[in-house]
Amino acid sequence: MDGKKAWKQLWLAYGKKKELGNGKYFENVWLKGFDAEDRVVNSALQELKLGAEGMLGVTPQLGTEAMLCMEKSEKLSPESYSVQENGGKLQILAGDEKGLLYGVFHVLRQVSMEKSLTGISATCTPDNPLRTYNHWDNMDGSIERGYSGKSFFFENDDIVINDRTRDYARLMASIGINGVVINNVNVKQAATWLITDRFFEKVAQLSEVFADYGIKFFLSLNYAATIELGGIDSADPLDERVIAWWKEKMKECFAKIPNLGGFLVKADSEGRPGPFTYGRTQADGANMLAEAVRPYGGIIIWRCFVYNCRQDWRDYKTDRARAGYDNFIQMDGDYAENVILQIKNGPMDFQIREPISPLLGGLQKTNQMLEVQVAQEYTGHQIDVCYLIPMFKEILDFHTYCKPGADTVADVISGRTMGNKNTGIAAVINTGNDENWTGNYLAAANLYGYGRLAFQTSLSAEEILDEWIPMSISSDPEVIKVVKDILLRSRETYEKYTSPLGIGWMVTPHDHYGCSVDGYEYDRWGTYHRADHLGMGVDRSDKGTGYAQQYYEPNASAYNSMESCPEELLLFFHHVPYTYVLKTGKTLIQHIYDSHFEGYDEAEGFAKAWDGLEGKVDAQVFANVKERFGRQLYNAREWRDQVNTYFYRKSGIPDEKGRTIY
Ligand code: GCW
Repeated sequence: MDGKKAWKQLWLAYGKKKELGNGKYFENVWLKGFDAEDRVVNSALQELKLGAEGMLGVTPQLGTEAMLCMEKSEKLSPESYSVQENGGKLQILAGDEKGLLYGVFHVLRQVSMEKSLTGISATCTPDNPLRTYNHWDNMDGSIERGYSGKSFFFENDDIVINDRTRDYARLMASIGINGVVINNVNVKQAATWLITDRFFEKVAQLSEVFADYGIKFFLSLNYAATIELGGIDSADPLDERVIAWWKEKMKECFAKIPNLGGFLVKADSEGRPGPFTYGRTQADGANMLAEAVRPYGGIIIWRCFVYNCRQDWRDYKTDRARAGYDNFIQMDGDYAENVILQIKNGPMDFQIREPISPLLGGLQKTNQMLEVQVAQEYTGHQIDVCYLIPMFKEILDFHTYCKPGADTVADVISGRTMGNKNTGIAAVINTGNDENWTGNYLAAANLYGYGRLAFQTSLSAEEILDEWIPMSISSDPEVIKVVKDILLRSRETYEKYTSPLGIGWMVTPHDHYGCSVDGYEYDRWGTYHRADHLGMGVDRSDKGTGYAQQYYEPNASAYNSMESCPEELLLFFHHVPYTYVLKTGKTLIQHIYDSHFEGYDEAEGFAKAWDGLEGKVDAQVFANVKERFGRQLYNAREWRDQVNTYFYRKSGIPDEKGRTIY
């Protein structure tokens, strides 16, 4: 507990910090060209006060000719800022109010990291126009794929607004998040009422808290609301009654919720209704809604997670991995200017290792947003430690070859490839009402890191930890070293003891935690990994499902052959004999054994290293992470033993090193 609050303040804890000559800058503040009464400017000033008082014991006063000058600059674009210290004067220049808020957080970050502000010089412009977090919170308070308690937005089919809401908005703004979707994309009945008189007032109130921090407010929409709310017997996007109903509804929504940015829609997926029901395209559905929100500057974010979850996995030609591309590519260019397609990073579903979705950059005339998952659905449920930023970096740096010179995923979603402005990045959030927000305290590194990366894609996974650890745990170099080492290696370790070389799943159906080699929920025949007595993996080459051909060259050819396929994705793209020799000189089966033993040992090493931090970090944080490591080790052991046994029995090939396989 920090102060009087029943929840942690995470990286905004603002405990006492080394002075380093920083205090003087915060005694007086000169505000130039900004209105102190503006809601976002006011938040920036409040934050400055909170931070300076907590960390340096100084209470800033507004005045002129002060040592800290915060000034509006025409030279900077919206949301941008520049922080400069020269001759004892500190200056925050900003393009607009949001830029100022971000600039203040930048300065406070330096103080919190115990860095001197003397001589500081940094200019920051966010790389991605939209930087959102998506909540999968339900109105009954449960969270789909939530691993850290219940929702802090909803309880008993009602909306909650309290002090924690404001702290949440502060945390979000401090990492540069500028849009939040508060409810689950699977819109259950109670959530359809969020766009009715029953909830408008409270929704508006909630959205105002976000407005104070420059965060646009979004809702997930039920595509079939015309049926469920409108009393119309159709949701056909070309039906005049449907069109008219949405126009009226959107007029009402934007009038009643002033900070509304638009809507997120999951249609035609996993039982959700959508335009396919009426023989219409995804573009028909998205454009109909886009037209209804256009007069108010609203946007429609339309998810591309559309696939047939009833696929028969005994049919070797149908391939779930193909679905996103197959469903969306033909209509490239047909989407309205205020539609953004939100695309999961991989073609499947947030596995520990997947190729990059070929839709990213595959679409050349359509606004795109990348969707990643900070919630650890398939990466350890915030029990196992798994720092995801290295994975997000790989995704952003991937060359799609869509356009010479501007072809990485980062280029596509920042608007650099196509010169468009409705683009960005979204992440499924990992928060809940647990005292520490994220279940495992170390999972807050993902919460923090995603926002920082979304703002500035060039930051490295390590640089982000250099910020987060001293702000959140300790600036003791020994602590930093240990925590950094654990986090930077954690994703590979998790991968080693779970599913190998990109095959994915092997996880308990539905729950998605714990090993179940044949357990993929949409395949009751246990064949999705195609393991038999000779080999395993899915042939997605031109001789198999043809998925590899959805990429541009040279990626398509690289993935197409076993020899040139990046080895970490080998089983995603190919059916490989157990005796196939990998680049390491090991056979596939030996790789499976070795990596599973290694993964468990590494996890054990993490737990021991953490034990060494007792007394050096906050006792509650220590105990929380220690308890999680205990569970992680149990999980890693289960995975190791089940996977190794399964493939030993299938292949009949013993471990070269003669270790016991249970
Ligand atoms: O794989 C699935 C998850 C669902 C989720 C869905 C999606 C919100 O298991 O829980 O539903 O992805 O992304 O829509």
